[in-house]
Amino acid sequence: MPRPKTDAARPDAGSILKEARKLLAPRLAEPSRRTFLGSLTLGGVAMLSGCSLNDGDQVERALAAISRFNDRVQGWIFDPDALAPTYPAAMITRPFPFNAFYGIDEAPAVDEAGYALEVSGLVADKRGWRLGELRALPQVEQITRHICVEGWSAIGRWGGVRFSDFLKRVGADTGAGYIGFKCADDYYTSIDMATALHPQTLLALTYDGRVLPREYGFPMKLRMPTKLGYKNPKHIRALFVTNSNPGGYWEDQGYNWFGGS
Ligand SMILES: Nc1nc2c(c(=O)[nH]1)N[C@H]1C(S)=C(S)[C@@H](COP(=O)(O)O)O[C@H]1N2
Ligand SMILES: [Mo]
Repeated sequence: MPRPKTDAARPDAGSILKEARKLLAPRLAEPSRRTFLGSLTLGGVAMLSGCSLNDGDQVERALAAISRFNDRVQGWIFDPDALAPTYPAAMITRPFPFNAFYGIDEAPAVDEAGYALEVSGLVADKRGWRLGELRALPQVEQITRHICVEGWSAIGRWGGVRFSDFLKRVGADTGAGYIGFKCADDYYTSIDMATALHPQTLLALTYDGRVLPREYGFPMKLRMPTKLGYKNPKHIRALFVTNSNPGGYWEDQGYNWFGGS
């Protein structure tokens, strides 16, 4: 029988955090371990586990979820040099789930004819990039797992330009701290330079061998198997290289900024 949702059944914040830290610590690589565990909040526990922490049962479920999350993914998510697992085509999740802060019908329809990716900030070459030009660059493809903090994950196949190649081509200052992204909806996010240069970080132009469909982020998304779903911006219209942390749509509402490594 479920326990009543009383305050008495809710363990205190300190003991929840202590337990969560204990579960997460063994699999986190330094130097991010200390920063991540030190900045872990009750909201973070709820976010990582998808549980609301309103009563004892919820807390237990949250800690169990963190423990599973830890075992399955933290080992590679939190190590900046590690490669995320890749999968055979037979394991692709069909249909691949849609997610955004709005319903699928409201996903923006970007017109290719009028589109050029804006590139600004600490880069040598600030000209815009049309889709045809991006398609003419060397393309790579990968089948990886997308993990959403709302409690689902799915395997998908994305293709496009290795982001580190693109950054080299535009003469980005790779000693800078961050890359910020602005999307055609009101979404925005940002990533650390180490993740931007990671070999599995893709400026994705295709999904499952076809032009990236509207709902999955046409004209392009940044696909990073080393980061949680909300760090992977869809419908990118502009990116910029900067030394001040640009934050993000969910990050500014309390989600962990690193969101992965
Ligand atoms: N532009 C934009 N990008 C976004 C989002 C969004 O709402 N808008 N949601 C994020 C979240 S939380 C997830 S889980 C993934 C979902 O991507 P999918 O629709 O391809 O599954 O997109 C991420 N990128
Ligand atoms: Mo997500």
